[in-house]
Amino acid sequence: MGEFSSDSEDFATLIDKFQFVKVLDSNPQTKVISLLGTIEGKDAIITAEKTHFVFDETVHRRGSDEDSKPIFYHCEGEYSCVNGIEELKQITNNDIYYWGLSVLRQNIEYNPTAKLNLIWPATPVHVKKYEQQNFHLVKETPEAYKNIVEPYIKEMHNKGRLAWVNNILYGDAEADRVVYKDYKEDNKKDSFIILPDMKWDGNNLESLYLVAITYRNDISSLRDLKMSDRDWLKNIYNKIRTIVPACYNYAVHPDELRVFVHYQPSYYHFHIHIVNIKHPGLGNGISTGKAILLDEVIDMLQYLGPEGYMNKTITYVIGENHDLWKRGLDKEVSKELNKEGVPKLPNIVEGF
Ligand code: G7M
Repeated sequence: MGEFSSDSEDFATLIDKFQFVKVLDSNPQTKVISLLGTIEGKDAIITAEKTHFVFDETVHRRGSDEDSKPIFYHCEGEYSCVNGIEELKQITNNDIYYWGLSVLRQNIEYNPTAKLNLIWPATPVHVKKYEQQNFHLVKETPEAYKNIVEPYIKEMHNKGRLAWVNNILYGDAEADRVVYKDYKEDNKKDSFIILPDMKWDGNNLESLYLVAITYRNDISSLRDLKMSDRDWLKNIYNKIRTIVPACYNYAVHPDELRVFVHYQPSYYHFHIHIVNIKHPGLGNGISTGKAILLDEVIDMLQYLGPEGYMNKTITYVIGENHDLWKRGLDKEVSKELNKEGVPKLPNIVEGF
């Protein structure tokens, strides 16, 4: 196995040692800020996300018959956005409109201020990923995959970027958070695990974000999915939609889960994102050009032929900081635009 990293220094101690260097990115819409710093001389990235408001959720059953669906009511708790007001200052008012600022009661268990993620030691790949950058739409042909992307994936496999995945699959990392584990030594192919994604605070169901990781390690990404994998994928998808609602007391239903894969993913070991449909996503994580619905993937596998996605041109969004951009995808963009007769510069188009 080889890729284990079980030594985990205390989170608070590490945060305490963080020496700020610069702001990598900040997004007022998602209320997320990413900071670059150092801890013990090595690069560290802290990502802070302001948490959403909490409301208590109570389940009421309609009638007593077996088929009656649960109804959920939100009710105000002591930490909700009105009951929890500790300080209030009006900015101004006009006619029937009033606005001001408030300080809400905070509590580390029930109403924390922010969720902090730390990556340490952060690699240059991490730093570039979190840094503000320009994005481009690229058409990755099967040839471009073979020439540019496949060698990159091989390099990534050798760089130990999957230690966290192996720690979950074969070690005890995050074991207390696992939502579902279906592991059979003699049937690794159908084995998989579901657990909270590190993006989720684990509290607010409206932003439920889980990740399903397969034990199969012959699928690095969407590209490796073949027609023969269709039933395997369908089976996992159905299990996800059966198990996840049951685990959360049907506060979320199967048709309220956005289940998708990323292309390009950050980690080349097949995994599936499971997100509450209410969650608008952070950054571009659930946007077209990055997220592909599992339903679409399963359907496409019927039509792509035996080699599946290996024969498909895949269009997606990539940042200029991604290594793949400079390793040749930048040239692919110009090549594809040229092939399709689309001018790259606006002043070339007559009549505008
Ligand atoms: O873009 P890609 O499909 O590779 O997304 C990987 C997902 O894995 C992201 O949603 C990350 O937030 C999530 N993730 C990354 N790491 C390093 C961890 C981890 O250590 N634990 C968990 N639970 N999720 C992670």
